[in-house]
Amino acid sequence: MTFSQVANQTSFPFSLPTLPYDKTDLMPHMSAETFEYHHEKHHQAYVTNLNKLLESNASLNTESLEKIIHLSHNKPDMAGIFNNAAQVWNHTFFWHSMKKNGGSSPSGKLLSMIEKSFGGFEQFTEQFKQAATTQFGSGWAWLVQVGNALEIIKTSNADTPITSNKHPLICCDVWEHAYYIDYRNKRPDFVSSFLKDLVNWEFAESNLK
Ligand code: MN3
Repeated sequence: MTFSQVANQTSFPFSLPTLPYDKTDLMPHMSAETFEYHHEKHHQAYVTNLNKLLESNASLNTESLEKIIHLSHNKPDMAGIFNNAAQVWNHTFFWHSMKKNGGSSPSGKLLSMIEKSFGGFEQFTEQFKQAATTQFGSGWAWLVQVGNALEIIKTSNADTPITSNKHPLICCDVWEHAYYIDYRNKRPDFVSSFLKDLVNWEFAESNLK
């Protein structure tokens, strides 16, 4: 399933999106065991919980995943729906933000936008690491497009830039469950490996508006 199919699927009940690669493909930077927990248990739990909450919400369960996120955002009585729907979306986006033999550096239009927005690719890397390692507690680090410029932002818990005017290009999950099996408590090592070995710059470029 492509990322766009996942984001726009309306087929309630939702199912766990398949990974865009095999769970052994990102080794040794991300282990199969991490995918067995992070994808097959954590991501699955968000899908299962979302489906349970939508069973009794006929006004939302005919909508796409993205529409559900927008309609439940900032509504205290729908916090559970928002949290689970956004986590389903964020995780799928995260899987697509990585690839086998990823990392290296972007090229073309994306590289020139990075250079213009951050002063250079090195500076981008440092700022992304800084954001990802200083997100307190659970959350996400993102490279986003705002008009013709790029920004690095971090969000807490399930929060996602798609509820704002910031258009995501890639994200990195910095919840502990994302790195604890492979990196234990060393979030900075995980973030460095995400940038050096895993990030999928073609996916990022394909998301440019
Ligand atoms: Mn996660």
